[in-house]
Amino acid sequence: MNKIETPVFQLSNKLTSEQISFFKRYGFIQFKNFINKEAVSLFLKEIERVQHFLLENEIKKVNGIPLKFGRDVDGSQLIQRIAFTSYYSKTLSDFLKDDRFQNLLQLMGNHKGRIGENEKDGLVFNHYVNDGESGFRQLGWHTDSPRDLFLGSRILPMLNVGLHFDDCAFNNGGLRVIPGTHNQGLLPLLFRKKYFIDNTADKREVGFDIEAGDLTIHDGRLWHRVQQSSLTGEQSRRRVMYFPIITGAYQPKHEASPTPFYHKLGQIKFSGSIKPRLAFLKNQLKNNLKRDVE
Ligand SMILES: O=C(O)CCC(=O)C(=O)O
Ligand SMILES: [Fe+2]
Repeated sequence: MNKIETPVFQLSNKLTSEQISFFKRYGFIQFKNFINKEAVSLFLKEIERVQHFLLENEIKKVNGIPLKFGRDVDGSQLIQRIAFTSYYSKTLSDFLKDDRFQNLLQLMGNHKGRIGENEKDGLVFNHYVNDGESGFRQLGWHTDSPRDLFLGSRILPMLNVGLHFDDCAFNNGGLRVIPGTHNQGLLPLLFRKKYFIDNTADKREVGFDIEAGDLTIHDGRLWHRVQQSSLTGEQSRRRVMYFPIITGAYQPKHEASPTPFYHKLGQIKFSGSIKPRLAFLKNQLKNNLKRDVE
């Protein structure tokens, strides 16, 4: 396991050619200090307010996307994954309009990118704690792209932009990626590892020294995971907010949107037959392959 030795990038008005070629080659990039500590505290307060609102109103899903519930180190109720967070916060919604994000669209190459505030899972807030009754301590290997497959469309280029709210040194865990795996065919994209089940370190994986306020961007096709913290309690807290940059037809979600299959997968009890699920996946794959050939 390695800590990535990258030049310290800063995102300003324009991406440099060095930044663009680094991203193209490896499929990810880290920008230091994208927001300052005051903004980190402001956004965290805002998210706490949103969490309070969701709990008070017993909201379980936003636009069909289930919230993930757990308990904090002090035993209080915690929402460990919130989708479409910016629906409940003007501050966060305004933040997505930051001019600097427009520069990131260049990383989509020839595709016309846009910020997916109302699409996919919107602005997602992840809250990991390694303690007590926390239900979210790590995340197994996956790429973000095949969700398109489950939604019935082909895999299109996509970026995931992450804003980090806690310091997380490489040795404490956090995001791990396998550089270069965004440049792969459909088969390794789907079958390189067991989606979300496999948590084992890979000899090619790299990680980061993250400070609160840093920004990371990864290609949707890049294999990545979240390593559980080596610490427990308060020190293991890791909060990060993601939004997608996407292309293709505008597909906004709304209150009545159905829960996508990939979210249902996690909810189905394993006593049910796996056959219909496999048949569904096979069919989706067949359609996708057909479209890729056409
Ligand atoms: O928490 C992270 O840094 C990564 C989360 C992630 O990969 C995901 O939600 O798809
Ligand atoms: Fe992911």
